[in-house]
Amino acid sequence: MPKTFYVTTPLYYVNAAPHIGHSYTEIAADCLARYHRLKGETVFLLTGTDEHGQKIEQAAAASGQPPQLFVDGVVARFKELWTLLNISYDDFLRTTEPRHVRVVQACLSRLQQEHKLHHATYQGWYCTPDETFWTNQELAELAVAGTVSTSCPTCQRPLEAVSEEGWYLPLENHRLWLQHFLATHPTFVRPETRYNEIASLVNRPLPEYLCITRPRQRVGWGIPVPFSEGHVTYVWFDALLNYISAVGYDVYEQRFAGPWPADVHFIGKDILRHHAVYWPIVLHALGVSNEQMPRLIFAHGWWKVGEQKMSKSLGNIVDPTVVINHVLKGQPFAADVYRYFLLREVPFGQDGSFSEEAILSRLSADLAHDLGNLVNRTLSMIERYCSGKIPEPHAVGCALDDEPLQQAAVGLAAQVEEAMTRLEFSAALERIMRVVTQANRYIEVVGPWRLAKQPEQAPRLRTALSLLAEVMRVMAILLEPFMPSVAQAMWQQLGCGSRPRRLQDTARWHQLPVGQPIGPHPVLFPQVVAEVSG
Ligand code: ME8
Repeated sequence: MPKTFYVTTPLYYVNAAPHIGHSYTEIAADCLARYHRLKGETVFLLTGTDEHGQKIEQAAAASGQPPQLFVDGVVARFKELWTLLNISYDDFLRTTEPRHVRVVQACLSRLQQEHKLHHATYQGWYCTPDETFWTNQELAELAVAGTVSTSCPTCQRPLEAVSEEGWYLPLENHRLWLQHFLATHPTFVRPETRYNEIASLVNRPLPEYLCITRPRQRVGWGIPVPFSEGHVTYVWFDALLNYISAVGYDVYEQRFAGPWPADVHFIGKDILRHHAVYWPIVLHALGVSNEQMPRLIFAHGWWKVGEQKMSKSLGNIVDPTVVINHVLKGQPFAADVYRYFLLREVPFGQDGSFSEEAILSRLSADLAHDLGNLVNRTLSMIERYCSGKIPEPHAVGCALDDEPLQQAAVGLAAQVEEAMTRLEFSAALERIMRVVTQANRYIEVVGPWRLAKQPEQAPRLRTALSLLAEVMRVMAILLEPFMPSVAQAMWQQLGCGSRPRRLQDTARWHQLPVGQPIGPHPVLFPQVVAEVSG
């Protein structure tokens, strides 16, 4: 049986409501999951929330609520947003769920029983917003002109000096293994620049240990450490294990009941070190073999607002719900416009800049002017000239015009596949939109409205409209991972109802039954389309 394609997102902290950054990772993961389903594969898309730790405890205290009640409220907001964005997750894991807590505690116990943990007191620096520990050695390596900073090297916020007794996982012990693993798995981390970053990190000594516990008197909100009453689990050790706890990892048997290993872990570049260094080391310490390691960690770029970093203090956090309900007000497929913008605007892996102008301009140019116009014109002409039924093609006509468009449409899936294999969502969309533009140009050149005035051109007219309907069919399949509701609407407008859409059908021609009545076809992207000619 072929392996289930297993895709994950990070588990988002629930200290505040979701924003554009969270939605970006989620939409990318959903797009890939949908694409593999379209290919006929079985897919498992895992997402969820990271609910323990000091930062959440502080946020709950600030809101005057007990932590569990507080996180329940924020989790509901994440779930609402995923529904609004049409995220097709198969599982939503919350780190406060017993099924996860059990696995975390079993992993800790096993490591302790196998003497893989050290018990000691450590000194160092803690960044609460990132829930990340920095050793003196790490800060010294990053010192500028001999001055060791006490700001977080990742987020620049002040670090807190800590000296705590706890349990440690040795990192340096696993470094040579990780170095070799990376060398023999050159695509373990993507994009390549991120791989190089990690490879060079493990070429130098790592901090000797990672502290995987926190004293209960300082951080009360965490998974109790089974062998040490005074400690809870470090939130990162707890959270990373979600990728195996959700798919039925049996710690003692070292068996995976579900779709492990993960085919893609989607993350932002901020949590690369946790995923590409700590996570494989945790798995290695647990006895997971090289063959059972995750296959790919993809660290995407960062969304800014204009040129600024998003932050509460600047008050510039982009709320996807506001963009969908207000900036894109009146759009029947606003959530899909938002998905399209995020996936198309920036090559996946690079940083992006959000602005209302940018999203409205994509809506107007790509969606209303190009795609919307193609769909609208094709169906209106089938309505007007072919009594609203898919016309029969004839072997007459000007092959010079028809053939290039047919070939571009039939060959499009292969081009999309090439881009999607490399997770180049923007390139995949760019290729799809190029054929949309080509089809619009075809309409201009062939001029069906001119043919309609000449009765002897009736076969030619029907051939042209049949070709355009077939192009639209291909689009209604290929756009599904990116804009699921728009693609579904296009499918229904073609009169295909609930018939399944399969990727393999895009390489075949004349798949629409001749005579099939088209459905009602309100414009897909109104307002803006009204300004467009054609
Ligand atoms: O780090 N641009 O959770 P988190 C792009 N709980 N992506 C962004 C972004 C931005 N401006 N801001 C956030 C955590 N993200 C941990 C993860 S996983 C076992 C534990 C996205 O709520 C991006 O994917 O801080 C980033 O990695 C993730 O949100 C961090 O979410």
